[in-house]
Amino acid sequence: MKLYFAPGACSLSPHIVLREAGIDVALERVDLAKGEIVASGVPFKQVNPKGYVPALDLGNGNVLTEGAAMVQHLADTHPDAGLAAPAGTVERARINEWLTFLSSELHKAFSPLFSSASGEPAKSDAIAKVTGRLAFVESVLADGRDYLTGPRFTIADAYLFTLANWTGPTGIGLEAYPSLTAYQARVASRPAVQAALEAEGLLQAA
Ligand SMILES: N[C@@H](CCC(=O)N[C@@H](CS)C(=O)NCC(=O)O)C(=O)O
Repeated sequence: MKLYFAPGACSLSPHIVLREAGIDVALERVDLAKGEIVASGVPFKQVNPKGYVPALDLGNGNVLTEGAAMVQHLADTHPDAGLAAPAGTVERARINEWLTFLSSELHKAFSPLFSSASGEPAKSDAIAKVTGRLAFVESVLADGRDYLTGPRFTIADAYLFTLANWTGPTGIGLEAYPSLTAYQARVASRPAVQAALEAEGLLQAA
């Protein structure tokens, strides 16, 4: 498989899942500003017409886009890795509930904070949304669970970890969220997560 990524972007989530599942993956870095694959200079829209990472070439003629779809496919095709409950169970519905919340409510709430086109009040609105949603996550983790849905790491954790890392570059910080701070350290200590961070050149910054 080949993962098209940008360092520290939302593509880190499927990158972590690939490594957690022990899947061999080739990494292809994308320059989002130029819209090009770094190594070849090929326009990235030739791979993903939507123009954004992640894109995952499954190596069988299919290229998947949309991180939430990708991580579910990886978990479902590698059940021994135990990264998601089986489809049709309430436990799986909870994981899907988290993936949807993370994608539509948290991930996209961060977006104006990374755009040079955003001025005020868009940035303060975005900060209010992000901090409100992080407060919700904090309230869930505060019951002492190790991971989002309980004692086991799942695909939803790869996504939350990726998004919560963005509190650094946006200046939001994690100080107000002690359970989420401990959670980030717990996820970061996983060998697969360390390997993904190292491969993306993020270990010093993480
Ligand atoms: N709906 C997509 C969103 C992906 C996305 O927001 N990717 C960002 C990086 S985190 C990106 O590549 N942005 C550049 C662009 O939109 O041109 C998904 O969840 O996979």
